[in-house]
Parts: sequence; C-alpha cells; structure tokens
Amino acid sequence: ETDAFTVKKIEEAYKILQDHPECHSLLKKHLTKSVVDQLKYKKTQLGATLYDVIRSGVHNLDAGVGVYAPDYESYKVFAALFDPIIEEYHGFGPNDKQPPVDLGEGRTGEFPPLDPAGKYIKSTRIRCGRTLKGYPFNPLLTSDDYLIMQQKVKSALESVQDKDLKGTYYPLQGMSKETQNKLIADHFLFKEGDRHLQHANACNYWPQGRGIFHNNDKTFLIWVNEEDHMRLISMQEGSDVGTILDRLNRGIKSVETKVPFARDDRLGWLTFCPTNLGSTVRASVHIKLPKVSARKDFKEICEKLNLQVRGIHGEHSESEGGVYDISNKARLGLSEFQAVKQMYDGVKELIQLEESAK
Ligand code: ADP
Ligand code: CIR
Repeated sequence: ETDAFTVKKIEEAYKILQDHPECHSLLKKHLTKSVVDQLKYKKTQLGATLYDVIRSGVHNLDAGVGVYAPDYESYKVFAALFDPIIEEYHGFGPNDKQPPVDLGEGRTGEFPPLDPAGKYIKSTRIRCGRTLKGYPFNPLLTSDDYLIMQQKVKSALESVQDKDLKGTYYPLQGMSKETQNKLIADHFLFKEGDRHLQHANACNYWPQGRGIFHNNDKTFLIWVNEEDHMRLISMQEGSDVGTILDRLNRGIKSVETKVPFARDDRLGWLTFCPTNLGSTVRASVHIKLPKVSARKDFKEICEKLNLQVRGIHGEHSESEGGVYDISNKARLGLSEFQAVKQMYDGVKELIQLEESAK
C-alpha cells in the first residue's frame, strides 16, 4: 500500500491542479476528488503509484494531457483516471476494443502522392511505437535494462534483410553534440530534455541505452529508448504516402520476428503515453497552406477533420515560415491503415480548401 508521504503528495497535487486557472490538461479535468480517493492508496506490482502517473502533468501545468503509465498494469490499476482521458482524447470508450492489426500491407497503392506537383507538402513521415515484451516503461527501467534492451534491438537490426532498410545503430552515448544537434535539426532524431518526459521520470540514466538506427538514406529510422522502447519511422521528401507506409511495414515485419512486442487485447500496442496506444501511428506531413492556415478557425478546421497540428520541430514547438506538421489525431480504436487514412483524407481536404480559397 502507498505510504502516507506519497498519499499526501497526491492530495497536494490535486489542489495544485484545481487552484491553477491556466491549467487545462485532461489530467486536471479527470482527476476529480473521488478519483483521487479511489486511487491514492493503489500500487502496481512493480510499485507504481498514482503520483508516478500524474507527476509530469503536475510539474507541467501547461500540458495537454499530463499523464504517463509507468508500467502496463497502471492502465488497469489506475483505469478510473486513464479511461476518461483515453475516451476524451481518442473517442475510445471503456467497452471499446482496438481492432486487429491491419498495417495495410498490399494496399499502400491506395495512398498515391497527396501533392504530386509538390506545391504544398515538403515531406511526409509515418511513425509507430513499440514496447519490448517483459519490460516496464521508462520510469521503472534499471540501468542494466537500458543496456540489455539496446543490445537486443541492435542485434535484431543487424539481421534486417531488405537492402533499402539495412543500416547502422548509433548510440547517443559517445555521439558528438554536433552530430546529435544536426540530426535533431534535420528532423531525424528525438530532442533532448523534454520537460514532460523528465518530470515523468522517463530520462533516468540518460543517454545510456538511447540511440538511433537509420539506413543510408535516412528514410527508415528507429529511435531506441526515448519515450517508448522503440519508435519505428519511415520518412522522405514529398508526399508519396504509399511508398513511405510500405517501407515502414517492411521494417516492422523484419524487426518483430526478432523482438516480441507487448500488446493488450483492449488497448492494442502498448505505449508509455496514453495518446499513442492502439495503432500507435502518427502519420504527418510538413505542409504550407498560406490561405487556410491564416484563417482564425484553422485549428478548428483541423480538429473537425481529426487532424492534429504541431510546429516545425514537433510537439510543443511553433510553426516556422508557415510550415505546419499535420497528422492524424486518433491512434486508438482504429487500425494502422485507418490511422494513415485519417491523415490522408484530412490533408487532401485541406489542400482542396487551400485551392478553392480566394
Ligand atoms: P513524434 O512524431 O515521434 O510524436 P515529434 O512531434 O517530437 O514526435 O516529432 C519528431 C520529429 O519528427 C520532429 O523533429 C519533427 O519535426 C519531425 N517530423 C514530424 N513530421 C515530419 C514530416 N512530415 N517531415 C519531416 N519531419 C517530420
Ligand atoms: C502533454 O501532456 O502535453 C505531454 N505529456 C505530451 C502528451 C502527448 N504526446 C506524447 O506522448 N508525445
């Protein structure tokens, strides 16, 4: 049972959230007094408490969501908090179930280039997240876990067969700052020092066990032990969504035979952040839509199309030079193929709006 000191911190956290008028996170909205009382003494078998779930959102009052799961059992033990947050974010109710895996293999031809003339879209990226079976998420990983997991992923990647996917693993430890910063600026590598992750206790032993694998062209990349155990990414210039999805799918297939991934019957592929559960797919374009993005209701238009708008350097960053990162918003309750289609159809609509705007 949770110790008195932690219970007190949870009660204080509740007050901090409620007393802060500028805080609009889903955590604040759904951490009601009755949820606090229902969950404050609970612990997972690995020892995670409600405080571990909410600490990121308590230290970052500007967060949109504010919670992370220290281990998968947390999604069950703290369901009274996670379920309403998941429902509001994804539109996925407590009795809904993630559909079976459908990567869209053999159907990537349904996604011909969105912007063949290259008038609006600079680049396209599709990423998914995976968790290694048998390991908790970041806050509960030990120093040894990081090294062992890194080794497992690294060896799995050494046996990738497809010629265009073959590449090299570059650990963050020992990478020069110059190389690291260039990879980040060029949108290939995760940034460092994300305060949401730091306050979730997700950056322990950093940079140990973290790194990036990529092929020669940097069109197939894998992030190791950043927010999730693995992020598999396919990206390239232009808007050829089908080709990018096909490459990602081949990548997933070649890795999953070597390292088994954790999946839940109801929640699908498991991830550290509840916004990424299910398909885990975020398909995005870097796009310039001068007329549409100048409209006051740009964010609302995107929201209605189930699209999420981010800045040029990813989440919590700003747009630069009129370029936005636009992606599917929902990842849970729809298949991988449907998640990509949500972005595809939505962006197609935005381009039509741009073209018909005066
Ligand atoms: P994630 O997509 O993994 O949730 P971020 O939003 O932080 O995380 O984005 C990670 C990186 O990917 C950032 O550098 C971002 O600019 C880059 N990125 C996202 N979409 C695209 C795209 N369509 N083209 C090029 N880079 C992209
Ligand atoms: C927030 O609540 O704003 C952060 N914790 C991020 C939430 C969703 N993004 C993510 O997991 N990458």
